[in-house]
Amino acid sequence: MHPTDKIVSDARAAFDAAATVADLEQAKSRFLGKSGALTELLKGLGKLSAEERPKAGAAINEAKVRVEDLLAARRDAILAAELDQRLAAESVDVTLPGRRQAGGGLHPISRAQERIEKLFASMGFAAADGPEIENDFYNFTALRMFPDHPSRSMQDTFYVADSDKVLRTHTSPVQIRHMQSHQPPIRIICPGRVYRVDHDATHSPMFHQIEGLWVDEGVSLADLKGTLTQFFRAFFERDDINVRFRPSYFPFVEPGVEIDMEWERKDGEVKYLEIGGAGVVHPDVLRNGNIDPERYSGFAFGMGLDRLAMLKYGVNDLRLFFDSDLKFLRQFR
Ligand code: 2U9
Repeated sequence: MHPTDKIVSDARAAFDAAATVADLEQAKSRFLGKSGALTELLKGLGKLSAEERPKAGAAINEAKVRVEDLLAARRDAILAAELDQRLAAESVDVTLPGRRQAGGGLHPISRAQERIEKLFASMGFAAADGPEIENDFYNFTALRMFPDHPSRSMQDTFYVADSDKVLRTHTSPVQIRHMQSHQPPIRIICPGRVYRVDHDATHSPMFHQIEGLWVDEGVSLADLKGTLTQFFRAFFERDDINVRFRPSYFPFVEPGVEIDMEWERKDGEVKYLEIGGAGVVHPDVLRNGNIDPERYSGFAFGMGLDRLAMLKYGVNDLRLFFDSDLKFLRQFR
């Protein structure tokens, strides 16, 4: 047998014995590798005479092509067998529904807040925010709530032990801070969480407020009435809602008013609901915000955001907003 025929038949036997592609690579190096059998033969060509060399070279090359063909055929066979095995072992049920990302959604309070921010933005109000842990000055003193004011009682306010810090009881401190860093014209709303020691069917120790402030030359209660009437009509999508002001007292405004909004109940009866408070910002409060009350005036208002969301979405119990019950929350997705 010619030595190249022997190499080819050895290679066939070695390749057939290989069970995996890795085995096959091992076997391949024995014949085609750097010191493989065919490579060794090629190296020996130099020792042959000029007449013998072309014939021997051609035989080696021919053997090399045959070994490479055997190798490729065996590799294809191994891969096909592996694929058959996997197809038999693994099965895919193409009728199963796809795995979807669970869809989230905004909390109804956040939705109401975004809606309110958009409506006020269309009237030129920017949204501002600030710290929820406030100090005594911004939460009380700057707003003329002096040391004997009832809101400061431990029964009403959460105090941070051994400090002058409180959980803010309203978002008004944001407006003081904003005035200190901006001169008029100022037109902002301040939505956010506020805290009071209160917990029953209609009160939560954490709730949400939306306050607003407009300070410029010549701003009056008439502007407040127009702004809020426009807001209620847009928010509740009813052009016939009227707004009523009743005189009231808050230390940070003079005069102060309670805001009542006309509301048609489901049974058709029309009533006025108390929806917030407002007033012309007290000159001393403007001064605390570094604004000259001789030149500028403004109004401020405050409303409960949770209450607005309850009316808007027809929710009758405040606690539903804070219970994290997905059956309830999913209705707002
Ligand atoms: C500054 C000056 C004045 C905001 C005001 C009220 C009256 C008010 C409450 C109603 C129910 C909030 O939701 S509630 O708990 N608010 O009655 N808020 S005037 O007056 C300000 C605010 C900031 C610098």
